[in-house]
Amino acid sequence: MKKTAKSAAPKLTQDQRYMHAAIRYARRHAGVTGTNPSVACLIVAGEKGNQWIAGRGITAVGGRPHAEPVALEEAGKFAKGATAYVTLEPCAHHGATPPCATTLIEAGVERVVVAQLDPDGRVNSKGLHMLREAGIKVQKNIETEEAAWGLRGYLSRKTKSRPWVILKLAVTADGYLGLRGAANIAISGPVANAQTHLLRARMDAILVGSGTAIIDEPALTCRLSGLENRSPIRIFVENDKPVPTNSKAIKTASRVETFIACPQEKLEERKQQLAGTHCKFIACDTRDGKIALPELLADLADTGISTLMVEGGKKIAESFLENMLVDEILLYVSRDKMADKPKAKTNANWISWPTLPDAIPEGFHIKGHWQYGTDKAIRMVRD
Ligand code: AOF
Ligand code: ZN
Repeated sequence: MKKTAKSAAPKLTQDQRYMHAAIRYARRHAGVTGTNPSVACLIVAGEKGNQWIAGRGITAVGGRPHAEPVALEEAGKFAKGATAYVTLEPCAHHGATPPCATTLIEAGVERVVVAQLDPDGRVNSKGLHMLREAGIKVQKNIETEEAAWGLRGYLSRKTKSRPWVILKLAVTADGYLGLRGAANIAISGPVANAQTHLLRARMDAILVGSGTAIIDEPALTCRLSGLENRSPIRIFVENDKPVPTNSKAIKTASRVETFIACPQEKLEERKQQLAGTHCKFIACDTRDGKIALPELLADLADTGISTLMVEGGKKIAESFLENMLVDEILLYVSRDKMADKPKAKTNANWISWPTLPDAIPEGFHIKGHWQYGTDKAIRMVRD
């Protein structure tokens, strides 16, 4: 008898499918909604078996308008009796616009399906309460885990008062990050590099130590065609070495928002040295002579930064890990070995890195892996 192939994927409900679509749509504005999370809303009209998306909305660039009024406007008269799928609980507060819960009620939707509750003190289940009070059917917790992943920066800032931190590292197949004291040696291939740029576009901020700024002179911008204006804020952490005034980083500060994080006692001196350069400054507490990273992250969260990518060298990576401030590690492992690189000559100056696919740091687990051209990419997340 012939065996029929069984599909391994579980069958999704209609609610799950529409919520998946909304979650994917929300990704489009990740990193460009300011202090607001990128939320998506779909208005699904019609009877069971004959449903269609009548309106879709996403939090606008800069954060306003919110997703719901945009979707409702597109749906027009079809919003009446429809179901709204929203990745984050509709807001309950009067901001620059009326509460989204009120807008949904006034549009006459019949049902609202929500993935993630909003921990913002002004909302915090009040949005759902308003909807229920108005007689709207509310279904919460649909695809919550997936929505929370998309909203992880916002949720981290709201519940932990610090951004979600991604540590991005590129190593050779034999486990080396680069060459000590030498300028950037190519580790990853073009496909992995393009992925890094895409990731930058989705981040609020990117951070490196001043040592990396001095040796590598990285631009840290998104240079994907069409996404150039999505470069994140750049933050340079100055422990002992200041970023030189004539470096690429400082010279381009008029185009890409650039912060110098320096010890409090160096602030005035640095402001004078960098006068007229468009750099901004964060005066930092220090501990054992080094910038206190937990306090720096709290300051960044206060300015509205929800997602931070750490792209620096070994020292900054170790400091973030030691301080338990890394939520996610993105490890790119190249096909080539350092030993095979002509530039690498002697191993005396190779910088080793202990995290490899078969040596996951304690407290992390693998969430996914991909092949980007000649590089393997592994995503590890804190347990
Ligand atoms: C929604 N839909 O699309 C988004 C929401 O400063 P405001 O008035 O824009 O409020 C910011 C808060 O609004 C933010 O902290 C979060 O609670 C909510 N974001 N809510 O109903 C949306 N982006
Ligand atoms: Zn709203």
